[in-house]
Amino acid sequence: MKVLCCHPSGLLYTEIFLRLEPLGVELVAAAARRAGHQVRLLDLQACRQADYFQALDDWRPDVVAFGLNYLANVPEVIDLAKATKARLPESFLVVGGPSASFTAQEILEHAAGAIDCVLKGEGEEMMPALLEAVAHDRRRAHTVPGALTLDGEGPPPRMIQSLDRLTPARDLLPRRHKYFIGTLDPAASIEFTRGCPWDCVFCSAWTFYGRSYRKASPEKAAEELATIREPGIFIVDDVAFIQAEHGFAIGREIERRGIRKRYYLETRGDVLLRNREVFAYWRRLGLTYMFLGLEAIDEEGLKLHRKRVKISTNLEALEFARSLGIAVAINIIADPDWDERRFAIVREFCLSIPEIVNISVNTPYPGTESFLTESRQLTTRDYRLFDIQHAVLPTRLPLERFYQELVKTQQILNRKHLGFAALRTTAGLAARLLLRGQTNFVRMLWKFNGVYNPARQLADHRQPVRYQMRLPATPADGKGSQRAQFILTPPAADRASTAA
Ligand code: B12
Ligand code: SF4
Repeated sequence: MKVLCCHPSGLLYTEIFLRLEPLGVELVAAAARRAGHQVRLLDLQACRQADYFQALDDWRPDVVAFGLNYLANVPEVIDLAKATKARLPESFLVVGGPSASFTAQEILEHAAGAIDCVLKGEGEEMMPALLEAVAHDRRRAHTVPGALTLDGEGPPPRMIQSLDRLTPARDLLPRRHKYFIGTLDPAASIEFTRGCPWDCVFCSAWTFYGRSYRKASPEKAAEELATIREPGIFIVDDVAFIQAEHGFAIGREIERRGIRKRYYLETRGDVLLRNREVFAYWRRLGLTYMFLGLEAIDEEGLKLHRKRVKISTNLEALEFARSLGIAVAINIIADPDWDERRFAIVREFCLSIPEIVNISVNTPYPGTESFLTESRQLTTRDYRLFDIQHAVLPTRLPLERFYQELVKTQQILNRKHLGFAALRTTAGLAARLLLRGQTNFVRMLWKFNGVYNPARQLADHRQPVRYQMRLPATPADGKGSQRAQFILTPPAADRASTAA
């Protein structure tokens, strides 16, 4: 069959800093290709919707598979599915990815028949099984593990045993020069491990992967890296180098092959301190950027997020990262309950440290524990506003005032790291990138004011809402319980004992 894999548009608020290749959709595409299907891939972060419709008209795929990692993309994917069905009524439409997995039933209902199936969990094994079912008798699609259709639901999704069996179909992705993160322009992405053993209340890594933790073999990781042309690499692992030995082993394979790249990774303060040597080693290998999810600057905030780390540990980790000479970005979660005084304290903190500070807004996502405990208070159920830049819970300040304070705080980032401030320190690099025809980084430096804008954020709340998110069932409804549901339940032997 002809299978068109598609990733929806980029979310404007993230495009300032980065645009990343859709690794999950590439893996699904690779699995479909290996099963003998003809596969094409289109990423609307880098192409226009017109390109998508052109592909539908010219190629007439039998199956269209959408990746839905981000909740804010739900309305776009539903509308694209409806437009696709109108053009190709015989096509089979499937949607997968974390957000689709956590909202499967409501997505099917919103799409009113335009989406044939939501395939929950990891796509590598289940996508070929689904394609097989669709090729023979599409009414059997719902019998595939992880599948939900309007006809019924298959057995629970299966977790893949090994990360070594499949390599993302990077060769199918057009316009690869569009992907970048900061000065890593262009950048590709790679996955060394999957899953996270912690259980923060605002995150769904542990509910999606059932707290399992799987590793690619060091040989496979380095082999895959060696096939990547881009000089910049975004390591997508939720928490990099939880196990120091794994990080060292990959590093040794990289050295052995003489691979030279510049890397970005995300980790936790306690992991960084526990495994200092591996991060120092990776600094020598080319580690350039590091993202630390600090989330709060006080003990109470860390406890509320169940981050299981102390503020003193986080601050020590920042010191250590600085000593390595790595560019560090940190995240702080703004609570809708913050008042002017609280914002002022955070601003003071942001100014007192040299790091890039990203401020996101506390947002209860389906699949997280916060969604179960906080979603009854939601002030909006418009999927598009669930992008961590909008307040979806009641604000203590009037909403307009909240956005003014938020943007004022985010502006520190602009003053310290974007525009002329950044050009002072990166002029040489910017010139070299422009000479190579890479414009992503330089464009990013000037986008801030167009994107972070309180009036625009407020106006987003006034858009007409066509698709409303469903609230979780409660024990009182007799339909559900207030516990986080795992999408993938790993075999007991797989459960992580890695945090120690
Ligand atoms: C890179 C990344 C980003 C990038 C953007 C990526 C981009 N497209 O440009 C940035 C940093 C901007 C980002 C931002 C955010 N992200 Co993010 N991000 C990731 C990250 C680290 C890697 C994604 C990836 O490539 N994974 C590797 C691939 C292999 O996994 P995958 O994409 O999930 O694909 C697998 C399955 O999902 C499935 N699948 C995927 N697509 C399809 C399609 C079909 C048809 C099928 C059948 C299956 C399928 O099969 C794949 C193979 O097993 C993931 C965490 C992670 N480790 O996955 C979070 C993650 C996707 N992000 C998440 C979230 C919540 C966000 C934010 C809202 C907040 C935040 N935590 O930063 C913002 C949203 C931004 C916004 N404005 O709305 C969540 C999503 C969970 C959810 N319930 O919605 C994740 C899972 C992190 C987490 N643990 O909570 N993110
Ligand atoms: S440590 Fe990071 S990835 Fe793990 S549960 Fe917490 S926020 Fe999610």
